[in-house]
Amino acid sequence: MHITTSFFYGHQNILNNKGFSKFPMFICTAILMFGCKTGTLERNKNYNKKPNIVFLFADDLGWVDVSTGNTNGNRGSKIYETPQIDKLASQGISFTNAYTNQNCAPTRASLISGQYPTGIDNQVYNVGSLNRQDQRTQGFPNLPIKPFKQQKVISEDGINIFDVFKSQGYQTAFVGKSHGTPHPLKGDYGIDLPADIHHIITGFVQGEKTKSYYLALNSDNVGWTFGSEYVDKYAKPYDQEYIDGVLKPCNTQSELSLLKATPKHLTDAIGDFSVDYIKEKANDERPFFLYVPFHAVHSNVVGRKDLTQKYLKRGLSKRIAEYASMIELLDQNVGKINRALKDPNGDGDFSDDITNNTLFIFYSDNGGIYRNDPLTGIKGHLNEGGIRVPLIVCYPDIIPENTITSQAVHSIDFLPTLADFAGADISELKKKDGSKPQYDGVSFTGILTGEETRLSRTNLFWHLPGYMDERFSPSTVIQKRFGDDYYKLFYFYETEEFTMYHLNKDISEKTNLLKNPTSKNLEIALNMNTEMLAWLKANNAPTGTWVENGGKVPYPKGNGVLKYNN
Ligand SMILES: [Ca+2]
Ligand SMILES: [Ca+2]
Repeated sequence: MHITTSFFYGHQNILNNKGFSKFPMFICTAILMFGCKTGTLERNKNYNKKPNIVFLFADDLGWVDVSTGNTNGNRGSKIYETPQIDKLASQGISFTNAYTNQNCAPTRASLISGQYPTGIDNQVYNVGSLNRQDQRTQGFPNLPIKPFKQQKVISEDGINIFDVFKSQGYQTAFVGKSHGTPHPLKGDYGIDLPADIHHIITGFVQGEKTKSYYLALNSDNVGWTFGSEYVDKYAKPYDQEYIDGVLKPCNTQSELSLLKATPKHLTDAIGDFSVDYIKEKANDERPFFLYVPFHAVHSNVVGRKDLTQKYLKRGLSKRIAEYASMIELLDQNVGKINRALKDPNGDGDFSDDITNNTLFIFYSDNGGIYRNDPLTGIKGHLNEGGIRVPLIVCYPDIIPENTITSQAVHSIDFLPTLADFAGADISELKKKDGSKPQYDGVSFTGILTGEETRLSRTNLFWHLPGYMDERFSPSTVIQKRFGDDYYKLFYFYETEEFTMYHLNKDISEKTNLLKNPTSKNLEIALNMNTEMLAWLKANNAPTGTWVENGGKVPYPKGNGVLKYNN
């Protein structure tokens, strides 16, 4: 399986998945050519200049936490069930090399700003701070580096993804988790409807201040609540009407009667808000951008009762059953929102279908919190397990069905890509002070339409000028594509050591190629080392200071990897 997959990765990056392993290459190529759109977006007769855009963003959903194999090189989960996400994969393009930053805030900040954390309007490197304390770092008694002091939210003065849509007459809405932007949202971020809510719900219940993860509370003051003026109308407990009208069409195999009169799960409420938004805007002349950053499947892991029972009955542990339950609940809401596009007014008649005029995205903000085998690491690590996630994009008649690409993309790339679809020339946009914005990403529109198989951009960077608790120490990472081969070079500031991996052959990052390197590998490492240094300098990337003497922690030497030459 792995050999076949890497063979295809190496030689043909967009394939019709039905032909993935059955046909020789020339037949696959024929399918590819027959199935692809030609011409730019503008030349495509099916392309509406300003499609609606629905961006569904899972929280902490790992690379192998979905049951489709399209997004993970045929490693779909055998435990977790995501039939709706799997269906999306069959209807659009799946990315096997979709990347993020190591955790929530920096990924969301990069997605919205279009900049790496080093970007002038971004500066969000980590959740909370770069002083994250845990087992290794507690109190930072003996650690050598004093971290860079970062920002908690992106600047409102830069151009962000909402500003891009506003510049093209879009209506913009945000429902779900705010991270990397202020919560509650204040300031000018170009968001018309900022329904940013938190999954830790608080309220006074019978006079006591009470906290709940994900489940609505019956507060003394306001009745059933998620603590959000925008979403509270969806906080009523499950009743028969909701079970019959909303949950049954999701084809769930669970016992829905268990839910009757129990508190609403926030994931369902975020889905309900999104469905109503689509219903309201479907006939509007102005297009919409609906950004739905779910809180699921972030800890605390609290599933929905019927689904948790379904997985417990299979003999799974409580922890895994709850996690499976959350994943399937997320999946049901992905399906529910997608279905709302097919029948926005919900009357069972599909003449109001807006699917053909809507770009639909499903993505996650960082790696899974449990296991991500065969990837090493979890959320918080810069190893693949922390930063490689599922990504699917659908747009009927524009994006070929059931296709797979191994082109690496990152959260910084959505701003320029979606700007293409919205018809915005981002080079013309000005920041609030009149200056030109910085864009770190590139558009992958040509990959989506099948017009291109590779981006001309060959490298991606990660930079952590501090501590992600015990999980990761100050470091810079470059990933680079040489032809169809992806290599990854790490630099660790504490020890001034490099490590390098060939991801096509070693997705688990087990074999450090700088241990007794071949001359070819040393050449590759030197090339990446040079680019890493140039990128750090060009972005004036901070590194923190040495605790011992207050001096700036230096960048890696431009030829630092040559010390492994023996
Ligand atoms: Ca996250
Ligand atoms: Ca209808």
